[in-house]
Amino acid sequence: MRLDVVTLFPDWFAWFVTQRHVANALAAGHELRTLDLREHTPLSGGQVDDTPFGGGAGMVLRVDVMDAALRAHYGVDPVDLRMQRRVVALTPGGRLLDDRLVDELAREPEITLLCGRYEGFDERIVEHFASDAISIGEYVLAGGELAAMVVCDAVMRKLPGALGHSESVREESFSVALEGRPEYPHYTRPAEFRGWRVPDVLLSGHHEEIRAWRLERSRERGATGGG
Ligand code: 6GU
Repeated sequence: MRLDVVTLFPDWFAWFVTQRHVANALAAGHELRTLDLREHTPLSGGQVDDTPFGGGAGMVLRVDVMDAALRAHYGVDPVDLRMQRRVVALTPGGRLLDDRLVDELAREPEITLLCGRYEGFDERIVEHFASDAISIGEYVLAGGELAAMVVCDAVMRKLPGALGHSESVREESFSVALEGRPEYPHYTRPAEFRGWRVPDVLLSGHHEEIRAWRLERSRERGATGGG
């Protein structure tokens, strides 16, 4: 998979790509690139944003700046780009990210993530350049970068080669294998700590009983919405 992130803060991703599963995915041939929005701005002084029409606080990322960045990078009219690949605008008003959407994105060969800053995007960016708008939760971040990292993290760990165990992706919280429910609890050594014992069944070596126990715990968590 090729993931491109269009951002005003490409440096932030230098740290992100050192994360083990991200580094593994990159070593396995997947790509994560950043495109600097400021690099191709047609405005003087590296300007990328402007005050909102109609008044109000904050600054809005300009549509002509996004147009120039996408055009310079992909060599096509950005209006056509979203017919060739998923172009995702990260915005609090978008579709809420969940495991189903992550799976959907992980199957794409190429994705471009657009990060807004300040008060966000000129709406024409979302309307004309993006194929999707995605939000990572019902709260407002100062920009789309952290949301883009959340999307990249969740997507890249699903890619072949990202995790040591392919099973850890198959049977995890919210997965089809767990019928969309939260994961069962995990334990490791010591088997007893301050009198808190690990459930006996997990130490029993009875794989069938362990499987049944885990499914049951997952179901309980799903019923209470906890986990
Ligand atoms: Cl994708 N962007 C911003 N700025 N805030 C958010 C968000 C995205 N998702 C939740 N809050």
